[in-house]
Amino acid sequence: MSTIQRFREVPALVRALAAGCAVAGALLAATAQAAPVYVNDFEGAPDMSGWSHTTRTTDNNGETVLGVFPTKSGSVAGLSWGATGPVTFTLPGLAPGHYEVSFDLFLILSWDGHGGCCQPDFFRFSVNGTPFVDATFSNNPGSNQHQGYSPLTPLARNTVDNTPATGNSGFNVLDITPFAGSPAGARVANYRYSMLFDFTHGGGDLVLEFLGQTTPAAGDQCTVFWCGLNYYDEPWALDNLRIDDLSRPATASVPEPASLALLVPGLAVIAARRRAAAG
Ligand SMILES: [Ca+2]
Ligand SMILES: [Ca+2]
Ligand SMILES: [Ca+2]
Repeated sequence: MSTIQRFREVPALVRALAAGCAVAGALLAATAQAAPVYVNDFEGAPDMSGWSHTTRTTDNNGETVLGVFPTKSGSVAGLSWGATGPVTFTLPGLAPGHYEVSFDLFLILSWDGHGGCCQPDFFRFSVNGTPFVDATFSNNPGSNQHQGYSPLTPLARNTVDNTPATGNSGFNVLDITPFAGSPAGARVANYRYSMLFDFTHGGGDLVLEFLGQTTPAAGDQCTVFWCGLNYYDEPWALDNLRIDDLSRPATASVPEPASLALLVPGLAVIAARRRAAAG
């Protein structure tokens, strides 16, 4: 499938949104006029039709995410697991139009970006084969590591040296205890990234692909500390996937304002919006 894409960067709008000013309200109003075609926060008993993987995890606050997905295979103490590979979501027979996709990405534990130890650690996201995110991510601020990703360089791979965690929308938003009996307050470290992109779709199946690919340290598989709850090194998770049809106005059946509230974290970190024409 041939694709054409281009960037449309809106840094001024991003700053306004990050500051929570009135522009955010204006954009929210614009978004409210778009018709949602898919919303999944993975809570309760969600409809998982179209998903290649259905593993879900609930944190200490009752927040449920899709995942956690390991990025590499390993085994220790009789426990073994395989690298997850691509996680896909297929929305069949989607009409031609202009759409927006948003989701929260959680990168968990010791993602290493590039330039330092145990690298490169990549996350990739594509829409019908068109990459929207293809970059390294590092969870280690203060280290000698870099990350290719920023909201303005989502396709940098490992060619741009941003500081670790650039563009994140929250640290330890997921509240996960490492294992029963772990020290009080111990948490599985994680960064959230709230992604938002728009694209045009030529009609037919819409396929979203999410992929984490990381590099272990020499001899690294998993520590007993983390394997207690399968929190292998460098996994990832998703939440709040939403697809809106920007070519159609919302109808009275649109679930709001609760669903709009879910968008606020995503809107706060918009730095680049991309359009792609998928044939
Ligand atoms: Ca959720
Ligand atoms: Ca690591
Ligand atoms: Ca690594």
